[in-house]
Amino acid sequence: MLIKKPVAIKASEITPKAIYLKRRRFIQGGMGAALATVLQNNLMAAANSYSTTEELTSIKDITRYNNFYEFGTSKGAPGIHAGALTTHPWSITVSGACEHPGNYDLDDLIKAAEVEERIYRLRCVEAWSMVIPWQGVPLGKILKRFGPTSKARYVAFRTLVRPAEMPGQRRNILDWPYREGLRMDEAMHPLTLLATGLYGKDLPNQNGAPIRLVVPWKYGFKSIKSIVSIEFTENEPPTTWNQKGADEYGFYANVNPAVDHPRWSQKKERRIGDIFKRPTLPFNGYAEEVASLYAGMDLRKHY
Ligand SMILES: Nc1nc2c(c(=O)[nH]1)N[C@H]1C(S)=C(S)[C@@H](COP(=O)(O)O)O[C@H]1N2
Ligand SMILES: [Mo]
Repeated sequence: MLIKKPVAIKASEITPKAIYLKRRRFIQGGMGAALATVLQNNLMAAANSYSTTEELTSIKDITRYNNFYEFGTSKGAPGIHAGALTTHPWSITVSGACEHPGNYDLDDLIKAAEVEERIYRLRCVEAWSMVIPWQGVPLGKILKRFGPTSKARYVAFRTLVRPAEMPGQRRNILDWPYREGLRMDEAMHPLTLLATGLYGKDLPNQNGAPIRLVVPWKYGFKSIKSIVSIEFTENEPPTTWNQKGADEYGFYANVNPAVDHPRWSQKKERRIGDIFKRPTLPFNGYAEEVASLYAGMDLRKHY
């Protein structure tokens, strides 16, 4: 689970990050409006209060150290196998308690949306973390368009099932499709992102192309990849890891150093690329923004 890395960083690893950072500086320097890439939209987003200024994880680590069990259980498997996934065209089925259910083409959904940049920490339940420059749209902005009704108290998501292109799905590693869910207020929170890209480019397949969730205050498994279905529900929806082991993976899965996983501590984490561990922060450092969502809840019980 934990990787060891030599201290020296290879040139091949530095380049993409250096180019990206140069572009960011250029954009922040006021030239952005003249450019026509996704990043320029993000003049404001680049400075927005939601983004962390911590050092970015290298693109190499972000794309070669993954959890995406549809492509195998090892960290390297998604980077090797996910390239074969067809991600275009792509549609999302919207159903349940909403006024506008239907089958939506992803290009149409995103075309009408303003893509933002958000640099978020992502903290895996396995006690490692990364800092990733995402591009995406706040989930709430997309959900609003479907007109959720007063019965919509939760949102359930599903990943694509396509064993022909997803070798992990030819085995019973998990109960496919991968399922996740959020309470409505969590889904509508401005921090919750539907990501379409990272490091200024479309999402690499191993990171959940063409569209995945990023919920930065929760353990990584809540951030479901390659989404094909969104359903508004009245009751808490079943979720993959909770079904697999309810005592190990709760529905809420808020990052919480005070509640250990039954098999390991959650007090510390290893930032991928670092040698030493660092303390894990409550809500992964986003407590100021989200702690109020859980006021009055016992977070030891609702882990
Ligand atoms: N469909 C699907 N989504 C998934 C997973 C998965 O196996 N299948 N793994 C989750 C876990 S455990 C983590 S930590 C993050 C990892 O995202 P990354 O590989 O982009 O860093 O994706 C999450 N989303
Ligand atoms: Mo994870």
